[in-house]
Amino acid sequence: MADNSARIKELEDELSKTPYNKRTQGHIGKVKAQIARLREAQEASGGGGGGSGYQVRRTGDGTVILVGYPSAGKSTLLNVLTNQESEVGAYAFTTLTVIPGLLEFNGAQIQVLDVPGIVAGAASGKGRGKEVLATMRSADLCILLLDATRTHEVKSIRKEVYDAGIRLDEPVPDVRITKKAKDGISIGRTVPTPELSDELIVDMLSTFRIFNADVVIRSPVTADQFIDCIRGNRKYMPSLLVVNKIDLLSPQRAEKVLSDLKADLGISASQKVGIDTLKEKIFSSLHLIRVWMKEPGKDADLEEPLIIRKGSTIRDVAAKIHRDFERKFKFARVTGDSAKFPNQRQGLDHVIADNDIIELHSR
Ligand SMILES: Nc1nc2c(ncn2[C@@H]2O[C@H](COP(=O)(O)OP(=O)(O)OP(=O)(O)O)[C@@H](O)[C@H]2O)c(=O)[nH]1
Ligand SMILES: [Mg+2]
Repeated sequence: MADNSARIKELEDELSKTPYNKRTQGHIGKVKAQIARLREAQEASGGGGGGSGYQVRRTGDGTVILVGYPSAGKSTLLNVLTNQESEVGAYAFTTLTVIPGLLEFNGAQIQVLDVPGIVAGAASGKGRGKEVLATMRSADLCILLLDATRTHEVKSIRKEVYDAGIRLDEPVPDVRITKKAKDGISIGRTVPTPELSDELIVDMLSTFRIFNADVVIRSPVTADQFIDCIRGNRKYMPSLLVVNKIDLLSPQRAEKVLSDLKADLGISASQKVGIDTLKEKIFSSLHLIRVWMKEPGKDADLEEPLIIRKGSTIRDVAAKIHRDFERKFKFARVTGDSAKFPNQRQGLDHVIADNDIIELHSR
C-alpha cells in the first residue's frame, strides 16, 4: 500500500501557512492538485477513502441519512421520525450497523438511515467511518446532526465528509475534460474563472498526468472544484444542519448557537421538539412534490397523492403509473400552478408543479 500520508501532511501544513492572495493562488492550486493526486494513489492501493458501504436496499420516494458524532442522538431521532426502533445508549458507538426506518409524510414514503457515529479520521478508516461515508453516497439528503453541547464537532464532520469525496450543498460544476491523444491542452470558457488561470489548469492537469485534453468550462469553478472534476467520482447532495438536545440550553443560548452555526433547525429528539418542522424540511429538501391523479369523467383522487421529484414531466408521471403508458399516451389535462387555465391540454414534456391535478388520456 502506497503510504503518502507523511507527504500529504507536509503539503497540508504548507497550505495552512500560505496566505491566499492573487500572487499565491496559482501556487496554492498546484499544491492542492498534488495533495489530491497523492490521495488518489493512496486510495487506489487500498488505504483511506473508497470502500464499500453497508448493503441497504433503497425503498420509497427518497433516502435520508443521519450523520454525526457518536451520541449526538441519531438513533433517538430515527425512532421519533419512523416506525423503527434503533437502540439508544448513553455511551459512544451504540449503533454498529445501518438501521433503516420509514417516515411517512405528506403521502411520501421516505427512507431514513441511522448509522454508527463518525469521528475525526473516519474517511481514512477510523471506527466504522469508511462504511458510513460510503453508505452516504446512496442517500438523496444528509442530515448533519450535532449535539447542542458539542457543536464544535461540525468542523471535523464536514472535513470527513469532504475527504470522502462528498460535496454538500455545492452545485455540480459544469466542466468537461475530454482526454485526447495529442495537441496539448485547449481551454474554452463561457464564464470567467478568476481563481483558475489557463496556466493553473495546465499545471493541475499535468499533476494528474493529463497532457492532452479539451477543457470546456461552463460554470464558475474554484481550484478545488476543478480538482473534483479531474478526479471525478464526486457525490453532490443537499444537507440540513440540525442541532439536537436544545432542551439542554437556555432559549437565549439556543438561539445564539443556531445563528452562529447558520443551522437549519434546532430540535430535541428525546423531548420531541421541532420534529414536525424537521419533517417539513426533509420533504422540501428532497425536492418532492405531490400530484393528484384524476380519471377522465371522475373526481380527482384527493386521498392519496402521487409523489414525484420537482422538475418531473408528464412523461415521468405516466412512467410511475404504468411502465408502458408512454406508448399509449395521447394527451394530458392539467389543472393547477403549471397550467395557464384549468384542464389545459399538455404533452409528455410538460413540467408539472406541486399540487397539480393531472388527467391522462390514452389511446
Ligand atoms: N437531553 C437530551 N438527550 C438526548 C436527546 N436525544 C438523545 N439524547 C440522549 O443522548 C444519548 C445518545 O443517544 P443515541 O440516540 O443513542 O445517539 P447516537 O447518535 O445514535 O449514538 P451512536 O449510535 O453511539 O452513534 C442517549 O442517552 C439519549 O437518551 C435530546 O434531544 N436531549
Ligand atoms: Mg445510534
